[in-house]
Amino acid sequence: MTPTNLEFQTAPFDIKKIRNDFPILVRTVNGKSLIYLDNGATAQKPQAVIDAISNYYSHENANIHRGVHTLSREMTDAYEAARTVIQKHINAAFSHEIIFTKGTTESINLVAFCFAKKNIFKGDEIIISQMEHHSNILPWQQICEEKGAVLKVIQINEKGELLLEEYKNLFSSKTKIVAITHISNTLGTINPIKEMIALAHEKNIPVLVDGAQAVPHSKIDVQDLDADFYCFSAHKVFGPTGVGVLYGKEKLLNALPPYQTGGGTIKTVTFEKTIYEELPLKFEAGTPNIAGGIGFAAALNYIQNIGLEKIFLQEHTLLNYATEKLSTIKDLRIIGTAKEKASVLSFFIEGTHPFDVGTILDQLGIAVRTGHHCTQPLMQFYGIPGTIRASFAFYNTKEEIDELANGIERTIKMLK
Ligand code: 7TS
Repeated sequence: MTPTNLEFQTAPFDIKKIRNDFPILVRTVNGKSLIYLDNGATAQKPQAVIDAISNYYSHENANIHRGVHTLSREMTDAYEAARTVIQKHINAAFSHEIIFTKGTTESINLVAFCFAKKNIFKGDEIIISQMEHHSNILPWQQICEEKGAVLKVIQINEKGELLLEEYKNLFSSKTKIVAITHISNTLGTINPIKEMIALAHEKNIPVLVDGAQAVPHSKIDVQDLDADFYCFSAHKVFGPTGVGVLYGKEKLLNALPPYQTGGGTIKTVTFEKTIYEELPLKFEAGTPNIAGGIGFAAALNYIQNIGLEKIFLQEHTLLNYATEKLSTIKDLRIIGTAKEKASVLSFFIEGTHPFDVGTILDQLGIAVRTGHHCTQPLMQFYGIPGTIRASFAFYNTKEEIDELANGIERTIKMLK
């Protein structure tokens, strides 16, 4: 599948060249050219990221923060340089506000459990929303069960937009924290989090933002948003799996107790008492995913070189094109029609099951995600078992969307 000349002219960069950076995009699946439209689950990796990881294991491997030998010192510097790349990417004030984790899920768990230990008690309230990924529901639900606290849920309208008036009314003297997604992985809705954070701050309530789906698509400035905690994963930003970030304001992170304890987190240990390290090491127990951190920074450097504005532009062109195209298909219902959307297109075809549609599309080489996308409360809201979700990255093309539309038409004929 190569893009048309028209595409070369309209895209804000040379798509053919960009696609050549991603070795997986030339493979075939079930005898067909791969059309990868499951970027919301995980994005593909450019050669620059693969090379950075391979180079680490081939030529650089050593443990960090503990050796005087050259390799260890070099890799400590490289890992800390990666932290700085991430800090700059989201405009955090200090690199020690960037805590390496396994990913978004672990980042949210870290905040939930450490924050709750000192701040949440019986009868307290936690505000989340109807469109949260399970990773931003379950930790808070667990806290509620353990502490006797209460989950308050911001409802949505049919389009999949948060009801902001209702959000304002959810605050009470018992509210302790707000945890909301920046962009919905299922609906694509971009939430007005800057405004939502400002509203919470009027009441002195901290806000955690689940940025897993936002960092891949847009420029994030945590200071401009005034986010207290911001979580994301490398693998959705064209980096490796198994590594992610918790950003937290210095003052708030300092106030949290350690999450996991062990090697790397301490200044001194005696059997009587342990003095913990300063940020960020206080939260980074054990040998970290060193190759992951280095690959993560390579991924961010890669997308910065392309330009985040250009990425945003190209993905929006794809989203608009796909929305127009799929809207003409009979019996296809788009789930998530918010005014502000990222390049995620979920749909349901009346009279079919999403798994059947996904299986037939796979036979055509088209990778989409089907199911509840770890957002079962959203499926309950829409009264459907799941959706078919196409999520686009900047390396996708209009031709691939044409193939998707053709595939859906064929699938409907087969299933109905
Ligand atoms: N939050 C959001 C909004 C997500 O989309 C995801 C993953 C997570 C949290 C969890 O991220 P992890 O890296 O810790 O697993 N979302 C998806 C998805 O939409 N399809 O597969 C994973």
